[in-house]
Amino acid sequence: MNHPEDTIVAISTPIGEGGIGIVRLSGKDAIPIADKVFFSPKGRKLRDAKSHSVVYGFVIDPAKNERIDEVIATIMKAPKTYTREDVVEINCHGGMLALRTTLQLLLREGARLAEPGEFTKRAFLNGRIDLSQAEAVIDVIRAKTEQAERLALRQLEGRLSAKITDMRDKVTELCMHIEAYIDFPEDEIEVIEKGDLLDSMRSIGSELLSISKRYDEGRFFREGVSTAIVGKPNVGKSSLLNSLLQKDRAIVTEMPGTTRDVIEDYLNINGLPLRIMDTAGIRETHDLAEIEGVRRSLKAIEGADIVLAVLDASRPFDDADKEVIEKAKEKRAVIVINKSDIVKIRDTSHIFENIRRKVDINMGCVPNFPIVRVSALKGDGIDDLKDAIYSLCITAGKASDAEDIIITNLRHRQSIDRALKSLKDAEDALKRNEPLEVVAFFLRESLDSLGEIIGAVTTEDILNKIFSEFCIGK
Ligand SMILES: Nc1nc2c(ncn2[C@@H]2O[C@H](COP(=O)(O)OP(=O)(O)OP(=O)(O)O)[C@@H](O)[C@H]2O)c(=O)[nH]1
Ligand SMILES: [Mg+2]
Repeated sequence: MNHPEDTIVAISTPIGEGGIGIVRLSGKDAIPIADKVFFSPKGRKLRDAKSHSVVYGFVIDPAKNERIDEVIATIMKAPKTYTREDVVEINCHGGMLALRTTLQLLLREGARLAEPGEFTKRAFLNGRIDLSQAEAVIDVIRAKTEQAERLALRQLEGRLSAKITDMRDKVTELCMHIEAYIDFPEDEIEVIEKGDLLDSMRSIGSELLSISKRYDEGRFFREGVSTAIVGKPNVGKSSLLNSLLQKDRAIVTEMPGTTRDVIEDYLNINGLPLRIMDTAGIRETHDLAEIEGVRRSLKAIEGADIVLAVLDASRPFDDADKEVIEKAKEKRAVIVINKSDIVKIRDTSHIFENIRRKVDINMGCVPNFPIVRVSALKGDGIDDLKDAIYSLCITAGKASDAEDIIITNLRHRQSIDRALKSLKDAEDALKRNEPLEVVAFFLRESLDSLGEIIGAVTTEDILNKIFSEFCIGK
């Protein structure tokens, strides 16, 4: 619950001995409450001090007229303060006893102990920062690497907020456009305009998708990229694993169905760690061990960050290949055309043609699959494949710096993905000529999901969860 009337207080520096310790008060009575326990040898009162000034004096226990600590008090009057309320910070000497006693006195004089994150929550509720910025405050405090701190600071500056606001404006515009048609049904949407609307939805969608993907990039470097090599039997998946690792890790034979279980190893591409898995060939089979192998392959695809979908250049593109690519479509994927040593380049054109004709690649989330020709046997094209994998995972540094929005917070990622899903639903509904109300409904839903990121749309639950992660005093 929020009690904006309360004046809150907390020790804002870490527990333990230090050079100084700070007790912070915020709220409409912050200055009068502080005055009750503050004594200036020159007889100065905090309420008379100018905003953003410092006053020297002592904390005293007014009941006993006893000096507790020698301090300086910083007076900051609303609205130019952290919380946008009146704020007093009392710098005590760093001992815990003096700090605790000062806190006790202020509580006795009418302040309430602040909840974790309550100062920052007030900054949010009073409109000084938005929710993503409030979260950035936690990230700045917790950052353990320079890179993490830099990203958090950018978010605190409001770069993410600006981007999200921009995306919301675009969706709102679309929404208004469509709602205008709902209000004036005689002006039916013309085919041309429908095309424009779909284009706008796709362009907003692809921008959101690229923001969402960037979330993975930090995680990739931290935790590694889980990579599944998949394909029908005998296309050379195990040979490809061996070639990438430059060792005989997996058994290779000319018999289809050689690999029955998932084989894992580690590979490093320019500092990017890969956990790479060779899987059983995907096909229909009655062999029990192979059925289990195929089940594990499908599970590996599901859990993978990226997929290497392997095709055999020396064999016709068939339904099994199509199924593999359909599965890979939901992921970041590279199509690897293997056995290039036995088939000339121009003879692989049928594969490209088949992929184009039989698989609706542009429908998937990944608009363009990179396609690489390799020979796992001879090692040709393996470096190109590594480059393709790296580019697939890491897009940072390619966009201009201003566009460099990296999200590090899972909550933001989830909201963006929900917004993306609703946008896709709106797009599908429009394509299927469903009533415009349905399209508008999905667009509104998308708008709400984006709003959650900056706190334009939020619930008490979300707020409590976010701010409870803070320490008391922040
Ligand atoms: N010429 C040529 N042969 C290859 C190449 N890659 C693999 N092969 C051969 O293709 C056959 C199958 O290779 P594997 O690596 O076992 O294929 P796989 O996809 O792992 O097969 P399963 O585990 O049975 O699904 C073997 O005889 C390999 O020597 C290549 O680049 N060129
Ligand atoms: Mg194999």
